[in-house]
Amino acid sequence: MAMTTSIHGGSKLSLAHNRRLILGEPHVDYTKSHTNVVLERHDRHQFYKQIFGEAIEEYNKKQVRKDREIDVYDSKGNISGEKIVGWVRRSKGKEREFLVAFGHSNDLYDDDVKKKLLLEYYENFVERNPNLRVMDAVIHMDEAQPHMHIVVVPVAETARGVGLKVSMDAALAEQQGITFDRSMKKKKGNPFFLKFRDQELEVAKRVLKKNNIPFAEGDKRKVHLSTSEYKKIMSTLSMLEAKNEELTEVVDGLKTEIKIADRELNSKKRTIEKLTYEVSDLELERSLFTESRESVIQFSELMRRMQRHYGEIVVEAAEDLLMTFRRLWEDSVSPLDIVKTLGNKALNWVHEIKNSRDVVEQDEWER
Ligand SMILES: [Mn+2]
Repeated sequence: MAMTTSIHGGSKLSLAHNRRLILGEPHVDYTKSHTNVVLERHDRHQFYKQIFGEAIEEYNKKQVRKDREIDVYDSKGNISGEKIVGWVRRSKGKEREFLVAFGHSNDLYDDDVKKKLLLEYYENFVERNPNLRVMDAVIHMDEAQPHMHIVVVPVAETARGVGLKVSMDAALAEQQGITFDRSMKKKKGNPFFLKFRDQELEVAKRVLKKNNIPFAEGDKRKVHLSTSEYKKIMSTLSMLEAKNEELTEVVDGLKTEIKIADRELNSKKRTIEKLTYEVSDLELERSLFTESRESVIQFSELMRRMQRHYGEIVVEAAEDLLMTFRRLWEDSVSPLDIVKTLGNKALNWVHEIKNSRDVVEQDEWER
């Protein structure tokens, strides 16, 4: 009896499902879980560290400006020293999963035969897909039909940043020896993925042939997707991936802008502080001027009142002091110098007034 083969991209990647960390899934027979075959299992952070750690460290070492370093800490800045966190956060959505199965749930083949086929299929997966780093691979024997989950981090070289990036299209293009060009994706389906899928399907067919099982086209009902459905999904997927890459770039750009704006804001704050000090200095000076001006006015008033007793010389003195004050005030002489000058002048006038009084008294005396 011929056997169908299916290889397709998983729609919702769940390491928790693959690793049986979720208990109580209705389609899982947990009494059989011990027969599952774990082929690869890596801690996500450790795995990313293995792939990108060195490149990131090297990149950061080369950065003269601290703000050019790649932010690899999480939003709260914790997870002490785990520099890879930010990288994981940015790349998690670009991880890919493949589901592989031989046959279907109600064919006559034994589950152990299917397990053997899956193992043989996986044997050289890593060698033939050097850009797809397998983070998790497991054969589930405890669901309706044996199948394999392969979770990969697709890695490609890039001229920018640390020199490595997570991108399925770029990774596939690189391992297929094609120069990556985003416009190629718009044509039909996703040429990189279609080529990869053909390559893997050929491997599956070879495995069947080796085991003397004839290959049959899928029935398109369950795990197989029709070509048009498949193309629709793949073009949506590549569109979303392009959008995601685009948004990541925009977000990174905005982060840089915020940093620059923040620095500008700080320098403006410092300028405002400096100006505030200058204003308060000027206000103090102004109040000193006002006070000395008031004193002079009061003094001149006093002089006017004294005129009745001491004659014209007092008016002269008062006017002189007022004029002196006005001149100094208009020349922006400092309050201290104004007070000094006016004080000396006032003292001179007091002497003169006293002398004139003596003269008047003397005159009176002589008369
Ligand atoms: Mn499963």
